[in-house]
Formats: sequence, structure tokens, C-alpha cells
Amino acid sequence: MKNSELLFYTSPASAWTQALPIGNGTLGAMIYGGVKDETLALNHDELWTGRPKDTSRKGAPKAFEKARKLALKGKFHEAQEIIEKDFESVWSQAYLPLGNLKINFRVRGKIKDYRRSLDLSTAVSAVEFKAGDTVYKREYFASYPEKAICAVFRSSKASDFSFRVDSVLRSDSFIDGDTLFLEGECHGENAVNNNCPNKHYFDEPEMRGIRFLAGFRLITDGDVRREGNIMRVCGATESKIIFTCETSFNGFSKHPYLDGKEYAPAVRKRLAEFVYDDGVRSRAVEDYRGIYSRVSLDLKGKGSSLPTDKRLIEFKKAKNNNGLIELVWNYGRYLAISASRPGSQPMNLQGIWSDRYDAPWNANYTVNINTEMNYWPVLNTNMAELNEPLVRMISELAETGREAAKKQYGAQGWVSHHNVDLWRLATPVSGSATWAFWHGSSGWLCRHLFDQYEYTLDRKFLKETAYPLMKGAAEFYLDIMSEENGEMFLCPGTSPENDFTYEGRDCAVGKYSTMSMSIARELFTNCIKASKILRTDKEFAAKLKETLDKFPSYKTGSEGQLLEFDGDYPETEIHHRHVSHLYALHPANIITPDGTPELADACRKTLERRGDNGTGWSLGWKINFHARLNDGNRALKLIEMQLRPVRSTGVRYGRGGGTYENLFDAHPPFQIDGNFAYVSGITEMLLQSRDGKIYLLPALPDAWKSGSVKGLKAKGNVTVDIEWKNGKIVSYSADNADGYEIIKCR
Ligand code: FUC
Repeated sequence: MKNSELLFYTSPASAWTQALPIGNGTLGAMIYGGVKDETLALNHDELWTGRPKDTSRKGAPKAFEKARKLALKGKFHEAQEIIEKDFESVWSQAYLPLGNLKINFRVRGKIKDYRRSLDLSTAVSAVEFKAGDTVYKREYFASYPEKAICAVFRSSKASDFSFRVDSVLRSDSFIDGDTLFLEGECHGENAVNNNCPNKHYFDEPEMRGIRFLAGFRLITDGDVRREGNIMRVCGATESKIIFTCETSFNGFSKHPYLDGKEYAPAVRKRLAEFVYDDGVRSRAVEDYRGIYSRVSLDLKGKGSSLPTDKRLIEFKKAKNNNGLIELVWNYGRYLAISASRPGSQPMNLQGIWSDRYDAPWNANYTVNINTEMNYWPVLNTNMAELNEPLVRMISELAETGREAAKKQYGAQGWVSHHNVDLWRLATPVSGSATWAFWHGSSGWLCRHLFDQYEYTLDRKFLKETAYPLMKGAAEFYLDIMSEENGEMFLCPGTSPENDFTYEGRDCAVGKYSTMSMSIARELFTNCIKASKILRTDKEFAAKLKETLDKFPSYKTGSEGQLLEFDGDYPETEIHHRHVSHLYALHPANIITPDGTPELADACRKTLERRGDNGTGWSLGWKINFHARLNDGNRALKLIEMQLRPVRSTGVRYGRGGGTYENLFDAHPPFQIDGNFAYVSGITEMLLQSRDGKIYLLPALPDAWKSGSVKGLKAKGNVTVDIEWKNGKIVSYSADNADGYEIIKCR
């Protein structure tokens, strides 16, 4: 069996990172697959602490001005001190889990042939086993069209079970007719940070948070008994539980309590009207496959009859392990389709799946790489519509970001910093300037908008959505540029989340950072391109060009490496997980092996100095870097490192990245970005496109002798299929590629 579309296990999950995820963009569940005690850990992507508020810091523009003047004079430590003391604002809000559906099955007899699985070709998860002579089959799937998650239990003989729901949030569960409800409320303020551990919930209406109603409707051929908030079923051979949930979240700018959305009627109506006919499952599968089956990858993997956890452990030893590589690539696409759909929230640090109210880094949107990374594979694997939540978030962030530009800097345009939340936090959080003071995310996020245009050629989108947002982000950078000796740059500059040694101490703030300048360079260049395409804003484009011409050029250090800051300062942590100064190589296309070979070489040296090891997402980024440097063998080495089995779930910053038994990426802890960097990296090894050129197999490793990939997208809305044998392309097709130069790299 090839198994490049199937995860399966021979025992139930005993940890959350062994459970299997399903989702419809908004609702998520992690399925443990217990024989007698089954747990579905549930999420809804609008369950966050907090409410909209002004997070800006009084007097911040003055502090910024002071810090800027100090940094220009080389007084970096002093500049950093002012930023941390007088410029930063409050921490982000946190993503919260909904609760657990706990199902208790009465199962008698010896358990045989246990198997739980997730079929990526259908997005259906199953638990199957025999107990005595009774055959049990349980199925779980999420339905985007139905706005629900369905659990279907079948047994060859009549059997009994009960279910209830619990939650760490302030909530009540109760039964009404055939439906179990969970009604509750999120904290009005981040319960973990902001020093208010005992004041998670408030009585004052203006301080209250998001409320929700979740419902679990039972449809069964058995007898039903209600016992308090436990639903009991006897003598059933076929039962279904239909789960849905709505919240009072009424948009990022509206108070969720005072001005909240009506949520309960929708839940009650949806469940009351739900008819479980044959179409329910097939509609969900069809809808999912409509996106999933657009592309396929065949690396001639041998496949394996081993369960997925064992297969991961055996990976290094296996002779032909390409099957697992294909599986994890398909899995990443599966996760994106399950966690980001039109109308949903964008994927946070954990996508939509989180079981802790104190999730690592609040499971927020960390936008100094992580959120963007989540969306790297969306366009080239032909899933453009999954970008809708991200695009919507950027539009909303531009609103809060306009306030942040004004109130924090006294500047025009809009800006966001390194953390965003449901309320579109745009101001810098508090803490070390190393991470808190960084205003590159507004620019970085805008690359996704222009990419969306370049891939789809949707001119209306460029005109009405992308360009106005890009222009606003560019206006901010233009407005805060410093000029010195004929050069223009963004001062002070930090580089996520790295320090250098200055005057004998760790320092985060330089005159400028290479990354921030690359982001501004790319944004300005894209704005100029867009203004030409749209025949608009000639003067603004000229101003951008004039400024761009004064940007400092890229500099290399004593060992030929690309410098991360304005000077060749000693790195504090040479193996740091972020490689921010290589933004120009990936995700941007400013540095390329054919266009700027010397700088590409400097990037290579930088990667050597940094070393391969890192957190899961750091390994994933390095796959993409080596793909852009046309080094397939090195990229494959990083892929293999990313597939190292990991069990630990505590935060580890250095080495230790890998993959959990359920194939979630391990930072550690679980962080979903690595799954997507992996998909994007492999895709970049096979296909790249820029500046009117389409590169076929630019970074094919020797070990991928023969194979094929179908349905990938290149810029220009070109659909590409490639087949290769013995390392040489034997056929390819590129639909819709008039005007593009196709370069066969093999
Ligand atoms: C940044 C990274 C960490 C982690 C966190 C969510 O702080 O440096 O490794 O990914 O975001």
C-alpha cells in the first residue's frame, strides 16, 4: 500500500499530538479514538479573550523620535531603553479552546483489529475495531457547506453509549430535546498575560468578552435518556452527533458583549433543521476534494504497511522513504483546507486546533514570520481561495494599523508589529525590543496581496483590495524614513528576534535591519508595478522610486555572509532560528542565483554560519532557502530533519524541531507553520516563477530520480504538470503560459 494519503495508527491517542485533526475552517476537532472513552477536543476560531480597545501608548511618537535620534548617533542601547520604557504597549489577546466532547461507550469483550485513521483523500477520520463479535465503526468529518462536524457511530450489534461536554471556559451545559448544549463565555482580558490571573472574567458589561453556544444534536435508532447534562443512548446500531457552534463576535471593531452578534438562534435553527441524509457526507467530501484534488505529487515513494507513528520512527532507516515525504506534503494541504476557508479566521500559530487556555504564545498571530508562513503554499498549490481570511485580516489590520501609525508614530499610512489578535492588535506589545519593536509585518503581509494578484491576475482584486492596502503600508514606511549621507533607511531597526553584541552587551536595535529594508524594498517595488498596471498614482510611484534609489545596498561581512544589520556587529547567537536577513532570497525574489549571483552566494554563506538545526518552522524556512538557491540535495537534508520524530511538547528554541506522531510540526511545542513551510519548500523545489519566467525542477534532489507533479500554479495563473525520469524532464505542460519563458532546469 502506498499510503501517501492515509494516516493510521493501531492504538488510540494518549496525547493531544497523537490525536487526529479535522476542521471546516471555523470548527475544529482533535479525535483521540478511544475505544471506551472517546474525546473530541473542540475549537471555534472566534473564541478569543478580549474586546476591541485602544492599545496605543501615550506619548509614543515623542519616544520614537528620541529613539530614532539616538540610534542615528550610534547610541543603540539608549535607543532600545527608550523604546522598551516609553514606546511599547500591551500584550496580545489569546486564542481559547472551546471544550471537550466526552463519549463513553459500553464495549465488552476482547478488542481486536483496532485502527484509527485519517484519509486525506476524503478528509474522513475513522476508528474501527472488533470487540467480541461486535464490529464497531466510527467516522468523523467536518463539513464546510453544513457548518458542522459530524460523528457517526455504527456497530454490528445494538450497543450503548453516553456523552457530555466540558470546558475550561466559564460555561454551562444542558440538554434541550435531542440536543446537548454548551453555553459559555471567553475571558474579557487575556488571562495569562497582562497580570490579571484572578480577574479573567468581569461583571461590568463593558469588560465582558465573547459568548458562545455550541450544540450537539443526537440522531439515533437507540433509546435516549437524559440524566442532568449527560445524554444516554441504549440499544443503538447507528447514531450521529452533529456539532456546531456560533459566537457573539461581531467583527474586530465591535464590542462582543454590548454590541455582540445574535448567536444562539443560528445554532438552534441549524441543528433543528439538520437532516442527516446520504448527501451530508458526500457533500462534505466533494467540497473538500474540490480543492484538495487539484494537485498531486508522485515521488515514486514505495509506501509502507507500517502505522504512521512507526513509519516516522523508521523514516531514516527506510530505503525509499519518499512515500512519507509525499504523505506529509498532502497532509499540509489537508491542514490548510481544514483550517482556512472563506469566512473563517486566518490560521493562528496552531491553525485552529488548541486544547489549552494558556496556549504557547497565546496561539496568536505572530506576524514576524509564523502567520505568513502558514500561507506560503496556498497559491503555488492552487488553493487561492484559502487566502480569503488572510486578506480580510490584512484589510482590518489596516484600520487599526492606521490608528497605530498615527498614535504611535504620528505618521501616515498603516502599520502593524509582531503580534496580531482577533481584535487586530496593531501596536507593539511590551517586552524586549528584540521582538516587540518591529514594524515589518504590515509590509510583509502586503506581499501576500501582490502575490495573490500575480498568481491569479485578478485585476479587480489588485485595484480594489490589494493596491490600496499596499499603498497605505508604503505611505507609513515613506513617512518614517530617516536620511543620512544620501541614504534613506528605517531607523531604528530590529531583526526578529535576534540581537548582536554592541559595546560588550546584547543589543537589538541598530540603525536599520536588512530585513526591514528588504520588506520596504519589495513593497515599494510592488507598489510601483501595481501603479503601472492600474495606470494610477504616477507621482507616488516616482516618489517611491526616488526613495528606493537611496536605499543602502546589501552588505556582506568578514566571512562573506549577508549582514543582518547596518554594520558587521558580532552575532550574539550565531545559530539563531530566525534568518530574517535572507527575506530577500525567500519569500521575496530580490536576491536570486541568476540575477544577483554574488548576493546569492552571501546567502549561502549565511546559511552555513547559521547551521541547519532549528525549530520546526526554522527547518521549514531553510528548505525554502535552499530551494531558491537551487540546492535540492541540501533542501532534502532539511526535509529529513523536519521529519525527525518528536514527543516533547515544552518550548524549545534551539535544536529539536521535527514532527509529532500525528504529523503536526514540532517547534517544539506544536506550531502549525512548519507544516506549511514544508509544503511550500517541496513545491519550490519543483517549480518556481518570477519576472515572467517559470523554472521547472529548479532544485530536484538526486534521490528523487523519477516522479511527477500535477496541477501546480506558477505566477500568471499558469497551471503546470511535470514528469521526470532519471533526473530529466520527460514531459511537461504549462497551460495558459503565453508570454512566459519556460526554463527546464533538468
Ligand atoms: C517567535 C519565534 C518563536 C515562536 C514564536 C511563536 O517568537 O521566534 O520561535 O515561533 O514566535
